[in-house]
Amino acid sequence: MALTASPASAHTSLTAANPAADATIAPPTQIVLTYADPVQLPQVVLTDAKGGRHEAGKAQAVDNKVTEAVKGTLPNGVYTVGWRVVSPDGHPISGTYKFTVTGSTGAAPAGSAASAPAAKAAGNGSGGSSGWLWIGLIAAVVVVAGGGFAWYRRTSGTSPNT
Ligand SMILES: [Cu+2]
Repeated sequence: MALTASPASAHTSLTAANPAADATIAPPTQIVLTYADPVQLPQVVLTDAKGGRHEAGKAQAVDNKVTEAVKGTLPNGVYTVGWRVVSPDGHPISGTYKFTVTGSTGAAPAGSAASAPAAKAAGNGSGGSSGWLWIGLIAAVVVVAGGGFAWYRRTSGTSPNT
């Protein structure tokens, strides 16, 4: 595993999002999150007010941008974006924000569209299909963080006792 040559030692941060936090917009086709530094192992979930999931497929990270496709046309309503990425320094960071969809032409039956995924998620409890993703993410974070710590120990003389 190659550690980046970046001298940055602080974890990265979300610098921009589209849709933006608290925006009121027409239904978006994708979510694009921009960070201050390149990130790895992105995860994005898009949840409606009833807990229904609306992201399509896995999030993709290219350098400092993370893109997640939106499934179908979002009905009007308030949505929550939840994201999690791993910083260049090995630290996982995460956050959530909300945006509102208005003027949706999707005559999408809000009831059936939202209740199916919601029921599925409820049936799976907290485990389910995403459980193994988290296990994989945690394992990767341990590996990356371990490497980062070793690198820190080699390059820093500030705390020889720890
Ligand atoms: Cu950090």
